[in-house]
Amino acid sequence: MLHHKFHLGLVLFLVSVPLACGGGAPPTEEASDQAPPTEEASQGVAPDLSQAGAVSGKVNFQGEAPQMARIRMGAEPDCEAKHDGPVYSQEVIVNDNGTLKNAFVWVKEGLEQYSFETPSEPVTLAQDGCRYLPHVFGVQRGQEIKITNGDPTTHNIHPLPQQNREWNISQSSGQEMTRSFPRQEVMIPVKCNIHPWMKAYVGVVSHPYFAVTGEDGSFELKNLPPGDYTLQVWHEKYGTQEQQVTVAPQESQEIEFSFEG
Ligand SMILES: [Cu+2]
Repeated sequence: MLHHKFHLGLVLFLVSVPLACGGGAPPTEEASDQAPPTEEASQGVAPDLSQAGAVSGKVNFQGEAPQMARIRMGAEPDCEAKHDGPVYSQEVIVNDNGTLKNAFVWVKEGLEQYSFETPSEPVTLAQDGCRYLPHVFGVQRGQEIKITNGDPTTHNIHPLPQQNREWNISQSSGQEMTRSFPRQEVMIPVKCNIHPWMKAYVGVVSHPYFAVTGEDGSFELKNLPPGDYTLQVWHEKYGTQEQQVTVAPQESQEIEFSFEG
């Protein structure tokens, strides 16, 4: 059933491409010869959230913040002009309060007995100034990712998954496309085949309990059913860490992760 749905979606996507693009060239896709993965079976029950709690905390950084490499965009002057000054790699961003930005925190284990609705709202991945915005983000599996190109140049979006199907699509200025990943996978690197400095990371999760740290390094996983959980934090340079946490009914737990530079 789900298998059929996937194929129907693919056919509709292919049919709709020439209609959607107006005068511009349609996005071209180099499909890999891997078989498309089917959606993972969801046989769990909806969680009872009447006694839900939460886990919040922050991702600390210890040591000296590394100097980030400068990105030279001279080959794309229109992109360079979108930035006020020099552009640096976003690999490691240490916040003023000694925390890490762009860390992905999620519940890795403890929710297997549940199933969750796929959000109908898409998440946007923008290409702006020859950079991906956001640099790190999460979606639920099957949730749509709307990919936009606000640059006056062509990009080629190329996710490199292990559990999902690999693809790459060239997208000219002003075009939009929508994609999703059917299987849980933390994290999927995304690159641009045209601009080697462009990198993004997407975490595909089978439930809604994930967060990306921002300028204060904090995260909050709200409305979590009581239970025993393994929380994982992922960072593109410093790797992963895990912690166990037990959430009692209506309880809020605080935990901290710490990476060393
Ligand atoms: Cu690009």
